[in-house]
Amino acid sequence: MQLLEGKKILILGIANHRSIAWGIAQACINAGAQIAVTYQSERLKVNVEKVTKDLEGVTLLPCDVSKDEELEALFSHLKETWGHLDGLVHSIAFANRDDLKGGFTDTSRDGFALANDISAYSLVTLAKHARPLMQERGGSIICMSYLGGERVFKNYNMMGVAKAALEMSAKYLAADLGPHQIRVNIVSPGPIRTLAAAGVSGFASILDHVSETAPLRRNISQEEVGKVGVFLLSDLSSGVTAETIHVDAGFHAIGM
Ligand code: 1JT
Repeated sequence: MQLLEGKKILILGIANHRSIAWGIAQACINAGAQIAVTYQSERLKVNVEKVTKDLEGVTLLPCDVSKDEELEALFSHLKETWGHLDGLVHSIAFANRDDLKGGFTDTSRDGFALANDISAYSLVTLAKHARPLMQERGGSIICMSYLGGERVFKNYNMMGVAKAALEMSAKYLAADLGPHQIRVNIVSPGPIRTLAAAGVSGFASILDHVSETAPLRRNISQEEVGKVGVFLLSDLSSGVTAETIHVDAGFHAIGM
């Protein structure tokens, strides 16, 4: 019996073959899950089609998390086709480029609201939509954070504040939904070369710093995040909720 045999899992946040969400999607499929994946825009739809084209039984659905009507349509589709949901993977973040460099003090009101809306509030509204589809059998929700949501990192700025909001939202959701046996956990990967990271100047030196100082003396891969995702989505973690798992080669434990 595979770890996620027959489980129905919704995955949001695949932009291309480098996405963390794609690493989790592959691991879920290899563990026997049935998955539905969303794309944010027509522009990204082609990429998501490309990476999923050789896989059987993957459902592709549109969802821009800033649009309530798209969330409604997504979950009414899942209710009709699947009837219930076992897992949800949130791997979505956004901040304006200007809010990921320079001084945090310069963050605009609009930039602050936008980053929090897309990166943190989306988890809250997704959990609300998922609850009726999960509460009869229980379920597992996971979201992706970064150590910059716990500690200050140069340039991470607005995303750090949004990740702090995301992590605390996950814990309040875990408390709310726990009585329905719906678990909510946080995965906090180390830096990975993804589309989001591509525009970050100096990202290579962030990767180098981790590989020089983390206990495992290397960076981590999408596949390694995928394996932890499978654990948290599976019955192996049935007693774990409101937890943060760092998949960062141990970097978070190091001081000086
Ligand atoms: C976003 C972006 C969310 C980049 C992200 C992210 N979460 C992690 N990264 C990579 C990263 C970036 C910086 C960093 C460490 C990791 C870009 C688009 C918006 C969402 O600095 C220490 C700046």
